[in-house]
Amino acid sequence: MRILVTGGAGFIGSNFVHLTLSTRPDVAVTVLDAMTYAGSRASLAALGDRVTVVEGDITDADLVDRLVGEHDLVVHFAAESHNDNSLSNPWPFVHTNVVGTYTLLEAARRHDVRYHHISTDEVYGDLELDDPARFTEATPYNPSSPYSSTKGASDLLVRAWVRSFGLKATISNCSNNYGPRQHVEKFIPRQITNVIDDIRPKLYGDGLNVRDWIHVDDHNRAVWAIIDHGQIGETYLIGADGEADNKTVVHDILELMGKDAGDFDHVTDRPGHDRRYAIDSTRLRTELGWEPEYPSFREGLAATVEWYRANEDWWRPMKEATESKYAATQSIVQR
Ligand code: NAD
Ligand code: TDX
Repeated sequence: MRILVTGGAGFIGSNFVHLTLSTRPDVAVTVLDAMTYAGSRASLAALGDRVTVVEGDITDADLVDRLVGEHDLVVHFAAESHNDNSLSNPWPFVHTNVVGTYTLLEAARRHDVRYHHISTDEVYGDLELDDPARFTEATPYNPSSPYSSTKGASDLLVRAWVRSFGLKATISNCSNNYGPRQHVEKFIPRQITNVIDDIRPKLYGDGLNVRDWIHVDDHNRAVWAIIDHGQIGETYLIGADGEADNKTVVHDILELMGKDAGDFDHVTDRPGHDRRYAIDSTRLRTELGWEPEYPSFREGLAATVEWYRANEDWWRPMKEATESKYAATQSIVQR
């Protein structure tokens, strides 16, 4: 089987490539990645000759048409993925997430190639802290940020291509991922690398916003379950019952790294900051038999702390630029 993995030099895509090589001896992978600030060649180093890396843009229609035509399956991870960036400059989000997805869909339609679309729970908007509800496949779309609205738009394009053109596609909407090779702009790696650098972790607003954490390998195993056994045209939510508020996560990181649990700062809140995400993954579990393999968020977090301690060469080159960008918009707030 020949698969085209877009965004395979990013966080989730590169972990998908690693998982695929170690569990699927019959699969050859082509990565298509524009190597933006979020792409890392180091994430794909020394993987052998079952992986080919093509540096290119998913909005390049000729390149995409040729590559899609040479493969049996497209797994589409490539995106502009960071909410904070989407608030300072939305255009790359519209271009990559909407136009890029359109370009892939048209190529998959022309060549009649199976397509799996990676998306996020953020398309559903947010929940109140005390709401017993969780997102399901039937929850209406209600995105808040330029990032989540462009992801929602791309999901709707996929649904339309299935209905109107018979595209053989599936969609998954996953909750917040953590694990190795995540860019240090994101919450968990930012705080771990801050602590390594003796910088106090930074919590947005009151720190009580809740995210539903899943280890990236559990996400990617679910993606394979959908590729193998999912129904064409259907959407599956992926989540591992990992709800935690940001303050608790920062406490856990500080504790795991031998620091005082109160050693953090509150900083300026994110405009439009979603309060809570929570996934009901009953469909994935009952219809496809998927279960998370990580026993708990705490254990996955401890392993992630160890990965960043052991792989400073990987994250060091991106740390300074990331923190100077944050320093321009965020300041410490006393609470
Ligand atoms: P990431 O930012 O780490 O990686 C994105 C990758 O896409 C990078 O390698 C980048 O170079 C590449 N890319 C960006 N624009 C491109 C373009 N125009 N052409 C080709 N390549 C391009 O993102 P991630 O966290 O790994 O997210 C991957 C996917 O998973 C995204 O679709 C995201 O919406 C979705 N998702 C992420 C999470 C999460 O918690 N990180 C949760 C649910 C869903
Ligand atoms: O320094 C920080 N301090 C802080 O309190 C950062 C970077 C974030 N936060 C908060 C904001 C969120 O409540 O932590 C939470 C997580 O923030 P992010 O890592 O930026 O993730 P989020 O905005 O929840 O979106 C992530 O999950 C869904 C991914 O970036 C998306 O790509 C995915 O779709």
